[in-house]
Amino acid sequence: MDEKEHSEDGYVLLQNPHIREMEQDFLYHISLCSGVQNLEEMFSDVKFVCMGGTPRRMEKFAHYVQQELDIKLPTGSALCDISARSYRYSMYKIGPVISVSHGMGIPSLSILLHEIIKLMYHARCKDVTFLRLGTCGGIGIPAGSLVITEEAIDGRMRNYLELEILGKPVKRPAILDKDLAAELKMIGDSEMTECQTFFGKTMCTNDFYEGQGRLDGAFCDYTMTDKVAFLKEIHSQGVTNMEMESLAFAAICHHARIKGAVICVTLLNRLLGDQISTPKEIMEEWQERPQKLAIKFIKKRLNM
Ligand code: R2B
Ligand code: URA
Repeated sequence: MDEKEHSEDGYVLLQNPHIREMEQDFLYHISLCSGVQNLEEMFSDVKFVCMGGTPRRMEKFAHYVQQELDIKLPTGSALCDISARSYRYSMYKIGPVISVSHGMGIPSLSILLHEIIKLMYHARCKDVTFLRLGTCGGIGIPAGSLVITEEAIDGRMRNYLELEILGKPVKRPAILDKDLAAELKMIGDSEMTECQTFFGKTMCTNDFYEGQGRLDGAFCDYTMTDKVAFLKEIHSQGVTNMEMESLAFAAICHHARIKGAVICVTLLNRLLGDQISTPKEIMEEWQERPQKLAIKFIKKRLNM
C-alpha cells in the first residue's frame, strides 16, 4: 500500500505513525479489528458518517437511510448492529452511510471519533463527510427548530478544545467547514417546511444541569436572575443553542482534516424553562428533523 500521508486526494489521513507499524489495531469500543477483519472490503465505500447520542435513534436512522436510498439487503438478512459486542456504541452500515451512536458528552464522543477515524484510514475511505445529528436546548428560538452550528464554543465562549496530554494543556481549534454548513442551511431553508432552520454559535458544556445554567439540577448555587442574565448575555453574542459534544466534534474533525457539520433540534427554549416536558410523540417527531435534513443532503450529494 502506498504509504503517502493522504488528504489532498481525499483519503482519510492518519497522523499517528505508530498505527502503521501495528499488525493489528483493535478498535475496542466499536468491536472491530484491522488485520483480523478485512476493513477495506467492509467499509471502503463509506462517504457519510452520521452520529447521534442514542443507539435507538441511530438504529432508526439506519432504517430510514435504507428506505430512502432504496438499499436492498440480501434476502433473509436484516440490518445488524456491527458494534453490538462492545456494549458501548451501536453502529450500522447502509451502503455509503454509517450510522453510529456516540453517547453523551465529549469523552464518549472523543473515544468514538478516534476509532471511527482509524476505521476510515484502515478501510481507505475517500471523501468522507461526518455529521452529528443531535438534540440541544435552544436559546431564544422556538422549540423544535433546527440549528446548524456555525461555530462551536465552550462554556466560557472559547472556540477551541483544551485537552490534557502527558500532563500538559493542548489547544485544538474547533473549526467547522463553512461551505458544508452553508449547504445544509440552504437545504433546511428550502426543504424543511415543518420548522425553521437557524445558523448560530453552539455552546458545548460538560454538564447538562449546572453547566447549562439550569435551576433544576441536584445543586444550584445561583439565582434565577443570574441564570437569565447569563442566557441573555450569550444570546446577544450569537449563541443559539447548548449541547454537549459539538466542541470536540469540530476540533477532532478539523484536526483530522475531515469535513464535519453539527445539526441539532432544539427540545425547548431555555429562556422559557429548564425541564424537558414535551410529550414523547412530539419529541420523537422533532428528533427526526436533523435526520430528515441529513437524508436530503446525502441524496443531493449522491445525485438522487
Ligand atoms: C444533547 O442531549 C444530551 C443531554 O441530554 C447530550 O448528549 C447532548 O449534547
Ligand atoms: N441537550 C442538552 O445538552 N441540553 C438541552 O437543554 C437539551 C438537550
